[in-house]
Amino acid sequence: MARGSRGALRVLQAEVLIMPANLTPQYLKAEQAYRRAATPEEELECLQVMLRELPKHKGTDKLHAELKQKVSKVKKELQHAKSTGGKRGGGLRIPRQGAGRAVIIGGPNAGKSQLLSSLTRATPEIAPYPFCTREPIPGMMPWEDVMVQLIDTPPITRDVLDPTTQGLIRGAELALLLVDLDRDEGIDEVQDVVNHLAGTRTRLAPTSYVDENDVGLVYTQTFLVPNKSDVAGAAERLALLHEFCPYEFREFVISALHGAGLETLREQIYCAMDVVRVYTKLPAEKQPDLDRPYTIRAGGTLLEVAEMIHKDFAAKLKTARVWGSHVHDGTHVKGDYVLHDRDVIELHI
Ligand SMILES: Nc1nc2c(ncn2[C@@H]2O[C@H](COP(=O)(O)OP(=O)(O)O)[C@@H](O)[C@H]2O)c(=O)[nH]1
Ligand SMILES: [Mg+2]
Repeated sequence: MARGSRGALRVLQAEVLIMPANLTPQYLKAEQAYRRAATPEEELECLQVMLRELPKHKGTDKLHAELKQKVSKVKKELQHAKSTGGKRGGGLRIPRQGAGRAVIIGGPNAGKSQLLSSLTRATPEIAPYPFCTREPIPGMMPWEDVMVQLIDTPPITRDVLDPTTQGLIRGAELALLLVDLDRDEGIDEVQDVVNHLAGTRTRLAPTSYVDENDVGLVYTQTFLVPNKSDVAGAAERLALLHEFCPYEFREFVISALHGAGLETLREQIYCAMDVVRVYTKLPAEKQPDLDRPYTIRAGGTLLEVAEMIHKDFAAKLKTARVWGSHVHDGTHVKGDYVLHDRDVIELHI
């Protein structure tokens, strides 16, 4: 199997399948989780739920077969990993880390690697020639007391889009679409990126969503990031960009090299992860552990955090107390309590 198609977020190849909206919420949830799976074990778990939940009729035959194939592939892979001492057979998998993932994409030389380098401690090669970056490179971007994972990728052009990059866009909370304001071609090149993806099952959009009537079609929230605002002619090219590409993406104009606009972008990247931070406190201690917050999707419950702390915690949870902006200090709550940013929780099992 080609290396590029084995990323963390392998794409379900339901390319020609159009399905009516009769997928169960469990199926859709498992499909989402499958795309974000960090390990083959997680993948297998998700695929098995999808198989179980897939309605069986003529229209789903193909997908059914595909899912079965994927299950047997992952199983083989797990077996192989066991026999070779844990090494996954070929291919690159970037584990998910931090509060969420934003993938940096764009045409050649737009400054993708420079942006990764400016926002994280990663040290990608930065060079004034195209296709310098050939593999995705992760880095962690700090924001207040949390981290967001950024991933630099090889360029996307009219002719080139590698499957790993596509898979990364699919499973990311956010895509940062860079525009090169240093060259007139920058405008054509960003259109090439958007158009190339529009011809696939992974598309860019102002907000993330999946098309429930068309299994496998995924839209990833995108920020338009015109870069190199420091160069001569940048303002004119930006005006042309707006004229010729009236995208609905939110826009952040930056100079990745000199830092203009970067702090606003950093904050908005974090906000786009749509998470809340939760701190834990041991019953015997006065102070919560403020060093390492857990992050959970906004709207998430106390039970979900309990699960993150330990698989058994959720089942064993008797009661919990919360300190935070929406409750009186130390309020007793149950597992279904919806958490708010900066809540401190104390779990009793
Ligand atoms: N003037 C200026 N040059 C930049 C900026 N960002 C990147 N560059 C330059 O653009 C070239 C390509 O950058 P790189 O990050 O390797 O682009 P990539 O191919 O998209 O990863 C390099 O020579 C960078 O120094 C910027 O904000 N301003
Ligand atoms: Mg690069």
